[in-house]
Amino acid sequence: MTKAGQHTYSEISTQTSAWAETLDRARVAGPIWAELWQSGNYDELLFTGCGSTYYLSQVAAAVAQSRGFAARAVPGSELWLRPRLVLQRPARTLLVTISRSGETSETVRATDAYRAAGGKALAAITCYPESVLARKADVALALPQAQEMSVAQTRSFACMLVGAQYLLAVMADDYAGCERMTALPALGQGVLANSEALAARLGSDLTLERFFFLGSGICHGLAQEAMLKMKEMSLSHSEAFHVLEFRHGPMSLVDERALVTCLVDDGAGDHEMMVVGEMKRLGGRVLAMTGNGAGAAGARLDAEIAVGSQLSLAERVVLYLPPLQLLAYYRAVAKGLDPDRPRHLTAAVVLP
Ligand code: F1P
Repeated sequence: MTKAGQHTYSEISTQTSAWAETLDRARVAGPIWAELWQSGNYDELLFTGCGSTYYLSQVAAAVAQSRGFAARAVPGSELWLRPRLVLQRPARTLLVTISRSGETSETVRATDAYRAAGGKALAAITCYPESVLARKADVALALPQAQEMSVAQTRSFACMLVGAQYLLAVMADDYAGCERMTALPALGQGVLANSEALAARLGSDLTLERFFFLGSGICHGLAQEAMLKMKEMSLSHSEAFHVLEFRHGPMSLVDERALVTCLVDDGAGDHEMMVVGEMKRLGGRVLAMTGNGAGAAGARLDAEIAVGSQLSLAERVVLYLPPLQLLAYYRAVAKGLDPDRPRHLTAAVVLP
């Protein structure tokens, strides 16, 4: 009989070794992906997935946009059931599917709708090399080392994100960025070591009843993923917003029982830290996740996690993830739940 959360904790705390193997695999796959993009005369990247991997698609699309690609993210169900709404120029769109299992029906059926509409080639990022999606794809980044026992995605999500970040750098001919990203496993291990005590303290604080994750641009998809982890693992009220959007109504829910976590984008840091300060004045508990520190603006924070490093946000965004995964894990355990087996959920949604 395993201890509650044993797999989840192990997969979170040891994930950076799988990041390293991911980089090795992406280094091999990168030129193949770049060749497909360049030879196919595409003018847009379309990312798709479901649940966590839809949110990962959002991060990947924002990273792609930051690198000059036209890019979007849609849920698999939208592409499957509304291809005419989603696809304006199918033959000029390269579809990138992201799926831990490679078996999720909505994502698989989205590829059929894409092909039927005239889509030419299919790319896949998955943890299962023999999965339906991997077999359908023209190019695939398969990451078997990221497979996990727990239902809620942690190590798998981070590895698929590291892979997507690296592949996009190769496709953008940013070889200096590729080289800088080889530091991610060591940086990630440092973030885990430096943030676990704080994540455990906040996660175990049952006076907190509501969790708000704020993130914009490249960070928005990660705020969504943090929201989902908190729901899946700890059955808690959690919501995700673009940072400044939070003022436009949802902040009415802020009080001393709310933790507002802001994934700060250094490029808009002053405006985003202003929101954090306002939420503190409303009585909320505030946690800022920053690149190299909030500086004076952080004076009124309850907590801060600075992931550090000289990497750009497009290179380092995955570093924000481990503390958020630990936060959800510790809250689940504090509530006497087993994050390895989230209520109602299965590892993949396969439809009849
Ligand atoms: C997608 C997914 C997960 C979710 C749950 C059910 O799986 O929706 O995001 O957390 O595990 O499946 P996949 O397509 O990434 O395998």
